[in-house]
Amino acid sequence: MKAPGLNIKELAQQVAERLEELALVSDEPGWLVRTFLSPASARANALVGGWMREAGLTVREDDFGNLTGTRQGPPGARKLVIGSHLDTVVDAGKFDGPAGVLLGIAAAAACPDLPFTLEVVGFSDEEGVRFQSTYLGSRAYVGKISPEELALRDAAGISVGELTAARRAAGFPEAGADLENLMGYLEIHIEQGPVLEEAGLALGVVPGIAGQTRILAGFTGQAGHAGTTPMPLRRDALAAAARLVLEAESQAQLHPPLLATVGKMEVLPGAGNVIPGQVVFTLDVRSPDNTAREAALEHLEQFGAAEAAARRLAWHWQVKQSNPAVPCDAGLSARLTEAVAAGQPVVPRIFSGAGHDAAVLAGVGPAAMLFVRCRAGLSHHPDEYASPEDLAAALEAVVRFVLSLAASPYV
Ligand code: HGY
Ligand code: MN
Ligand code: MN
Repeated sequence: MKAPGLNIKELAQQVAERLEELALVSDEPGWLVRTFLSPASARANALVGGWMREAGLTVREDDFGNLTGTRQGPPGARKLVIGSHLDTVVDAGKFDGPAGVLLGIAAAAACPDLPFTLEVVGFSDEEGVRFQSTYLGSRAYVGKISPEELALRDAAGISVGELTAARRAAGFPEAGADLENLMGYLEIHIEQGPVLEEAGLALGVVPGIAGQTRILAGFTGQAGHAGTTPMPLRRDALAAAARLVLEAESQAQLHPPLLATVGKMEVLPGAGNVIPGQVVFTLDVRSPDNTAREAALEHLEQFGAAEAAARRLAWHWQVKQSNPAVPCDAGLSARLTEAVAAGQPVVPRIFSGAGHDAAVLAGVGPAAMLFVRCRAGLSHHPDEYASPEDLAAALEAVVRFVLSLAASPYV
């Protein structure tokens, strides 16, 4: 079956323009940030929901803020879900997440007559900025939210459970997709790395997604006068944290492809002439190898405890979320590879160090991921960029993939 005479190039150009428009929807002036159930996320859902309607999709927003656009197939039909996330990191780029959602909408517009149900999803919380626990949106979508996740509280002390209960009271339907006839899930995402650009190629297919653990850690010592407290008598929380940061870095350097990052640190009381009495920081540890990741975490927890004992500090270590490495579905990925290869004979397989909602959907059905080249591999940065030509190449491959499933369903 050939796609109806819709101009892929024009649809991709429309995606590029819409990404620019969506990037203006932010919780803070001066940079792009949209967090879980924030006012900007509500405005983004309204804007993207309108584009879903223009593509002929029925739009729904649930109590977790997930936005779905659905074209129902015949009764009992299989379901293909194409999705990614609409939330962002702080000072984000325009493409991480939204590119996959808007390309999904464009694919729906390009394939109006399918023998199966097509659902495009904008997940509400892949980045985990507000509650430091990622995938809240997609985990609610697949019906796997835990009591611990509902109990998570943000900086203002509001819990996930309170927020979503208030939304249900306001009339938003409970999250939970009908996945009984799920044929598969496709996520289109910028690579967020340099491999495709190095290879001079637009698209790659993802065999798997790295495991990741996010820790909230800290040391508590004693604040004091910087000018009158002798060094041996100090209980300096920041000096201990500095040792931990460098130990995390050396663990990753010693055991590649392990990755370890301390991305956020709060130093209290935070005055230049006061010895830091308390430090709280995040630790993000990832690897395709679950054993290596767990061994590094065990080592770093013990290292922190020893550092705390040596400096007469208290040591805090809280696992905020932990997800094992996840393989993508080989069969569905092979179908996707065929679709890409029709336009790009060499199709790189690129393991994802970044987390994606596909890691959650892979737990309930076949999941495949398409990577799109991004300039200098840069992401989680305002200069993040994918060209309209590469967006068009992605859309063309996805339309071929969708039509191949229409011609012969994936079982
Ligand atoms: O951090 C990640 O891997 C993703 O961008 N949430
Ligand atoms: Mn991201
Ligand atoms: Mn992402």
